[in-house]
Amino acid sequence: MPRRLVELPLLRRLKPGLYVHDEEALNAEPEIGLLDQPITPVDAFFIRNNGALPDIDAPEAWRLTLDGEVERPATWSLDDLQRRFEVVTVTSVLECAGNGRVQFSPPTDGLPWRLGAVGCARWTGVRLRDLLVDAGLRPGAFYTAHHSPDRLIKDEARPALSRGLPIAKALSPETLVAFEMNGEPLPRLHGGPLRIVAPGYPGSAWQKWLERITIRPCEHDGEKMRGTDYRLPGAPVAPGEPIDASSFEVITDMPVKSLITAPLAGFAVAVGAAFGVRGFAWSGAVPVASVAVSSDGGETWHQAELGAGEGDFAWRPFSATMMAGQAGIVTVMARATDAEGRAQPLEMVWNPRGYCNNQVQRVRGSAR
Ligand SMILES: Nc1nc2c(c(=O)[nH]1)N[C@H]1C(S)=C(S)[C@@H](COP(=O)(O)O)O[C@H]1N2
Ligand SMILES: [Mo]
Repeated sequence: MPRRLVELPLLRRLKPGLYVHDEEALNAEPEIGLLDQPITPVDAFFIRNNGALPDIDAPEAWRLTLDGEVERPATWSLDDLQRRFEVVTVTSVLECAGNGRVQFSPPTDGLPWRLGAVGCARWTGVRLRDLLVDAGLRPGAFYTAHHSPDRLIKDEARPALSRGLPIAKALSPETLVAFEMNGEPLPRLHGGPLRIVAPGYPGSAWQKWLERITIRPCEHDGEKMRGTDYRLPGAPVAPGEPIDASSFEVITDMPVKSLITAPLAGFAVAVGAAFGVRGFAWSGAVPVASVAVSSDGGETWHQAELGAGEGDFAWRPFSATMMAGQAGIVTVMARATDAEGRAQPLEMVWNPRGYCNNQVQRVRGSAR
């Protein structure tokens, strides 16, 4: 794999603060302290690749084809997209469905992400909806299928990932074909020149290096859309229990969650002195309603102040002033609840592939 020898130093230069999980496929996440800002800079944003980074021609040479269940199949250059369709910016959280997997016990297959496989960025592009309307959806249009040139490292004949969206999500105005991240041309590590932005969906639905969209009359069954990949069981499965993959459903919504970005693990405070707790809360289709914070390991909870996010799909800042009543270990926790009353669970809800872990985070420090 001569490629990765070039890419790892590149990754370290472009994203110096990231912990690299997997040097072969380039998977890396920031320390939590780097996420202590409303918009995650590109150099602190996690990256997740299921295969090798593809060789990408100059953005000018990139083409996006739309075909399948449409009246008028089309192929566009980046320039065509920018000239022919309205360019919009959506600020949105992007979170890998496997974020927090390292906490699952017993452990599951998959990358042992800590809590950093999430970020919030400004994504600029054109609405996928506008492309679909331009091409004219046929009545049978049911699901999109997204195709990219990246290939599995162990089998170069197979695409690394080919996922899609239910047609309703593809037609929803926040779903984009994006070419900019935080006002810069979309970096190659994040799927440049073109990627899908699907706010509220797991990161796996945010197809990078998008070169073809095929509209299908059935749920897409591309690479990483089958079996238990990015799916959750319809009913809870206990560890070790036999798995019936046919009862698993595609993850189309990320659960309500919060991340404490200050204080960080290992903090020290004085007994009786006030200290600030802050972080961000986000969710999928149902908005965040409130965040409660505890500094005594969950004995007592206080409403945090919840700020506005940058639009409906960004994470929202929360903050609270807390106090350690006695000397010893201090455990800070945050618990977000969505507008339908679903709160983050205090203990994780195990599933066979370790997805969607939104258990309440515990940050331990000490008071003296
Ligand atoms: N073509 C392609 N797109 C992809 C992937 C991939 O491996 N190949 N990984 C997906 C997954 S699982 C996630 S979590 C996000 C991560 O996006 P990022 O690397 O920009 O953070 O990209 C998604 N898009
Ligand atoms: Mo992911």
